[in-house]
Amino acid sequence: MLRVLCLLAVVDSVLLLDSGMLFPRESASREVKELNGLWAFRADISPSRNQGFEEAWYKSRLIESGPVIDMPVPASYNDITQDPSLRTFTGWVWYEREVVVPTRWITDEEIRVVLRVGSAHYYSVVWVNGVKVTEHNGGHLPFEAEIGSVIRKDPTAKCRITIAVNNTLTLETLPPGTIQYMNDPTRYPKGFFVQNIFFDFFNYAGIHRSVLLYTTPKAFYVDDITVVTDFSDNAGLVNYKVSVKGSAAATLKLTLMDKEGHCVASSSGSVGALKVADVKLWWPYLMHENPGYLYSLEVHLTAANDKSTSEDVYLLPVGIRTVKVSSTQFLINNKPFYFHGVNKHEDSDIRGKGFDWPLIVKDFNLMKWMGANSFRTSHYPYAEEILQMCDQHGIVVIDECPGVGIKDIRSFGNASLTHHLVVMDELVRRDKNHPSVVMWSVANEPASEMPPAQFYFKTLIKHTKDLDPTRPVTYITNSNYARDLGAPYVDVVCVNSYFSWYHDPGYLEVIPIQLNTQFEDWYAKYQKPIIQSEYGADTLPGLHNDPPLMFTEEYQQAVLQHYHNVFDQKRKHYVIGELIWNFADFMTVQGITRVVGNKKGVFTRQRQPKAAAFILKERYWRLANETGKLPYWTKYPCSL
Ligand code: BDP
Repeated sequence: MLRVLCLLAVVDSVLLLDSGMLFPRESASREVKELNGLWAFRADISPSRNQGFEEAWYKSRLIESGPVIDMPVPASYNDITQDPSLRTFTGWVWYEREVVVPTRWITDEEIRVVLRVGSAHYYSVVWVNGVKVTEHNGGHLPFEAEIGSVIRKDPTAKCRITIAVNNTLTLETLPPGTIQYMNDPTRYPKGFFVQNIFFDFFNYAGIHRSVLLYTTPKAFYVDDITVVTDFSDNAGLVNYKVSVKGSAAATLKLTLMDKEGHCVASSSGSVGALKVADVKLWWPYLMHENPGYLYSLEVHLTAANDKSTSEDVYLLPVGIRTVKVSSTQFLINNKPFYFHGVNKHEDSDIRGKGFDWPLIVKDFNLMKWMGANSFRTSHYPYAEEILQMCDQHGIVVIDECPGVGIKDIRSFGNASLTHHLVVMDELVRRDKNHPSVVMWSVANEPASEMPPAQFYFKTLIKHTKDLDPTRPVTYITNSNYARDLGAPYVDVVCVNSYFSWYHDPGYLEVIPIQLNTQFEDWYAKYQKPIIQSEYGADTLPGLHNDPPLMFTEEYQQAVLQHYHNVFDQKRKHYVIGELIWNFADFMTVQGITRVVGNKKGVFTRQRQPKAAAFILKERYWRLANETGKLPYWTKYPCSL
């Protein structure tokens, strides 16, 4: 009973957020209309980058204020044209699309029409028919606005959506950056400035995820759902809380269905617990013959006021599992889980960070092929559809916020911290119900030696735990840091190191001793389980040398093997995972250490394997054989 009460307290604390951000799904009461495809586009190349606002480009069709080009949505705009100035553009760009809205959505005043942007990088302002409906600070996370009243003003007009997006990074954005003007006319052209960044991936920009219109009933609707799951013996427990907007007098019915559509539990009321007999737990890939088992929770709302009655239905996939951390282990469903996986980026040719189903399915096939059971969303939240795939396939996720490159002491100030807290709110609100998400990462390699880091991370980690006490919290540190002021507050220590690469380049023999020292030191200090959250070496595919030389395929293989020997000793004790840097090559800014991007992928940017991919494949399947259970279809290797 005590456990049930505690879990309900958890559900309550998560709901301190004031409104939900449920993934738009069609149902008996909800419709979805995708607005992907070609939008009109113009970059504001005026020196101030402010011409669009001065001339109010949102007031009429974009083409009326100047030339436009076709821009696909979703996609980064950077690699779409041959124009070098658009590739590295910093400032406002303008997107516009005219949409035909079903007449019923306009005439029926009982329908709530919502415009949702899956993500746009970085700062966005949105107008509908020239009326500002919302603005949003930050990339990688969704935002939305109710637009019914605006489109009903002139029911005969087309619905014109204008979105201005600004990719400028400042000391107070996440990730942070600075703008530097070069004013010496003998060295730089007039108005020349650069966007400095402190992270190692290209600052792709634009509308990166789907833009949608969706509907719900207007008077009453399901605004948010939070589920927290548990089990004991073979009985599963789904604690839930539903928040409804519009009426206190709503009737809520909840039905939990198994994969075959059979009802396994039902309940009513906005807070409660569903008990599932003979529960099928959600298991990670390669830990169970039947990974990624999902139930479906149907939330059915009926509500009435003196004017109307309405019904709203939302279907939420639910995986029943628990996550715990001890001083030496990471436990999923009370069984030790070893992360053997990858770090990724949302990155590919032409589309940059734009959402792309063929790429996503290919990446999942590659991860499953190589026996990866997990990944980290380095260095920002990935698309919701990717997390849904993880839920279904049992791929475990460390969900990271865009706190990467916090290196300048001014980025530890109040304004930065406040924004970081809001971003964590948005991330937890979006991803809290995914069974695949087992840990939050609040940052990557911040300058955690700087004195303000202590207060910053103490506050940030506490806030994240208040939002979601059911998941461990970490941030990613680097073995270089002699003092790490935030580490006392994390649940799991995640360390990146690049021995024989950035330090002692070319000397593979240092790896065993330096890696051993790294693990021993961190464990002695904090007595917390450790994940090797990054390690690797840049490799040009097709470049060979034996004995191994840096940048060859042989060198990448050798680095991995040296690391693996140490992992094999330590994983018997407190090392609970290894995530290669990186799954695939990815684009970065230009610089003397990058040859058209970071080449530490075990796959090329086009997703072809380098020799190291086979080393990992062999290792990961061996680890799976030792620690988990292979899915039934591995009896038929051809099916891979
Ligand atoms: C790590 C960073 C990662 C970089 C990597 C590298 O976390 O973003 O891409 O180094 O240099 O320290 O390849």
